[in-house]
Amino acid sequence: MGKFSRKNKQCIFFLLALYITVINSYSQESNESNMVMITPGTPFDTIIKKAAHVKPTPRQVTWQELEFTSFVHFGLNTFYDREWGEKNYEALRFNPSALNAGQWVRTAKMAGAKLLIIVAKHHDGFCLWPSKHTSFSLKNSPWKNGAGDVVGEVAEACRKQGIKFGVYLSPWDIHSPVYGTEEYNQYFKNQLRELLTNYGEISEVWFDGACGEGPNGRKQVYDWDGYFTLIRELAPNAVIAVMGPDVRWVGTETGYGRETEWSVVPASAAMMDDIAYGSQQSETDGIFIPSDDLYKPDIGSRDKIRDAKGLIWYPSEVDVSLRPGWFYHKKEDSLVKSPKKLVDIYNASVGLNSVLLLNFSPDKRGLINRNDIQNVRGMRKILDKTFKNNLAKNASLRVDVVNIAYNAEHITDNDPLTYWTPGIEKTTATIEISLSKSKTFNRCVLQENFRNGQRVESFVLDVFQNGKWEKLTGGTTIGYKRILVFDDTNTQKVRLRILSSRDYPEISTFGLYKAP
Ligand code: FUL
Repeated sequence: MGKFSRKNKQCIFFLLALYITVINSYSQESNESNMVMITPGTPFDTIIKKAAHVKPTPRQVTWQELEFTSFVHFGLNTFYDREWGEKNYEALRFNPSALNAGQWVRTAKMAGAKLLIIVAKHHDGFCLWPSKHTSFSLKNSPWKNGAGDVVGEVAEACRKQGIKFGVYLSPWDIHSPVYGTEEYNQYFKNQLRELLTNYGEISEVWFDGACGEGPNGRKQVYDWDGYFTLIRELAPNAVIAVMGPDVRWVGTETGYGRETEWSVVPASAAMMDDIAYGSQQSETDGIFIPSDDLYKPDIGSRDKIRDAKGLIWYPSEVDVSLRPGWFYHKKEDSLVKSPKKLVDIYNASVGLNSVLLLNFSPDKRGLINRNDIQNVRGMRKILDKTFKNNLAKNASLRVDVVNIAYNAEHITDNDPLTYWTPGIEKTTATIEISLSKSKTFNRCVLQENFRNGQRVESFVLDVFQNGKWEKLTGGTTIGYKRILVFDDTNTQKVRLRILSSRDYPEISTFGLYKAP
């Protein structure tokens, strides 16, 4: 940071006061809501500015900061060796010999997951808790003579081991005789009420868009409003994911997010019918490859929001299974994703402005297989080693516009609540990072102060080598987090250039790391 004369200081304080007033007025405007309406005829610049100030709700902030979450798919499919289900499934088949929910939670936690979502009811309709509203549950299985409760055991293990807990309840229900009628909505809400009242704090409710009824099948008109109202009443801190207003399915099950990932998208992205249309509609052996309709390369850039009627904060979640399928199949024991692949997925989900949702598939014993544990442990080791030491810590920083209230040091202070910004009206910025000596690194981590919105549209990372600046890499969006992956690079000086931003950028983190 440079030194200032008294006159300069007065001037800066005046600008600062002005700046804070403006920032506060934005904050008040969008603290109320994570959306903004666009009236017809709004000039394009105004639309872009509005987009820059759409902010996440507190529950979306909490969820985003989890970064890494987990799923457990276990149920009758595990015993029938299938992925979806059949009408003629029998509860009698459910009989794990050594179920240990503590092991599931331990494994997920060891992998790095901060939340675990149990599939309480998959499409087959079988309930992993003793629901009062159907006989098709583990009440009528031989496991623990019908007195067991998988949801309860998992909830308790999560609490004991200190991670958050969520539930997946499949809207599509192959088994329910009332599916396709209004009565089903009541049945579904009764089940939701059981799950949201008997198992402590629920942090995520996951509704799947999949439906395999086919053209001649039953068609359910879901009471989404009724479901959401009930969830807000009983679990006010829970995000509602996929078929819901808080969290958007990235649109693929490969584990790889978008290079350009905007958390602010046209409000139409949350239309339930469209999400369902893009979701899986028939059983597959491995992962579901969606139509391009849903997995578009970009859904929030300038062109995509130009004609939007409204803009919403609707962040992306990347769900992926450790194995080809979601449920356990012995034949897939050798096909568990490798540590290297999992690290790649981590970089391409958490590192691309998304939350990772990694699935575990306990086997017929009710245990996660050794191979799966080994591979996630391998992944964890690599990630821990990589992100242990920020090589840019204590670097000296030089910015093109000095802002004493939000100074550059904030980007390396390891505090996500502080940030550097060049100040109002500035949509480009440069920051030079000089390390104490030449260092070798191959990852760069960037974060925007996403609490105030997502703004950066284009950036470049340069390195100073052989007496001149050279472009190393770059990208479009940053958002909550961007992890840049490149080959080993040795230098003492790097430079981040923000080439375009929807309004003044607010950068909270800059890190350089060396992956083994
Ligand atoms: C899909 C489902 O059909 C899969 O079985 C799995 O539950 C996955 C998470 O969502 O749409």
